[in-house]
Amino acid sequence: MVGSVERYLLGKIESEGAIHMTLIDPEKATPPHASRIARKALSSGTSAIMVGGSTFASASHLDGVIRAVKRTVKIPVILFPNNVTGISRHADAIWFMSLLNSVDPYFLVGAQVLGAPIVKKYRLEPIPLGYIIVGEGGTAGVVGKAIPVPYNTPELAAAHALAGQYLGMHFIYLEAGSGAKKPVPSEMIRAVKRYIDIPLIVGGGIKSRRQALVAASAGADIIVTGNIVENTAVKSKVSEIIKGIRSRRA
Ligand code: 1GP
Repeated sequence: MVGSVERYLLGKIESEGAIHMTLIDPEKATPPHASRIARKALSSGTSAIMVGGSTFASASHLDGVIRAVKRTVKIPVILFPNNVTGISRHADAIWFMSLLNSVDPYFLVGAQVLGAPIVKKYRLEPIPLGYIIVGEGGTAGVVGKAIPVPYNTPELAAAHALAGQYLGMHFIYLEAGSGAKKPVPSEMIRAVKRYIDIPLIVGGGIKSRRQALVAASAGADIIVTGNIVENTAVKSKVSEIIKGIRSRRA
């Protein structure tokens, strides 16, 4: 079953080759700030807004941020939850994700069991996602009790991704951790891409045109950036990243 947001993403990837998504962390943005980020990111060419990744934002603040973004832009707003508390009725869709390299069953399937009825009640479109934390892993790695896949074992990342595909995930996300010093290396992206037939999302620590170009050339279908939109130069930073994606060598 493929919903309208997923169809939109697949269509964009098909027509543009690789696309960009902007991640807004509700913990770091007020509703007006989030709406400004979304407007500027959209005018620079971002394809969708993801909201989440925060450890401590309250449900009412999350609702406020999403409503502000929805009032401002017409592109899809997709939840990127780190727990059941990351679900809001105001979004369009949710990455229904399992952290494939967590050692805690809660992050593999426990939170999903608790969240599924809420997703249904709110009529959110669930998009099945295999989430893999690699490299230094950052906060997401600690919170999700992951054993991050080291950068020097790309074949291990590929095995995780293929398992995700065989389990029925529609997308795979290679996560270096927000603000990672080193984004996912091209060898790892290439190894994963060679193994899977579903779209590959890459994020964590991508801050420059060159890094976006490297990730997209290695096979990332979607590049996510979060940190770079938290300062004032949203428009120029997102434009720079998107220029990098569009100049990729496929
Ligand atoms: C984090 O992959 C995302 O979950 C984005 O990372 O904040 O470093 O851009 P950055």
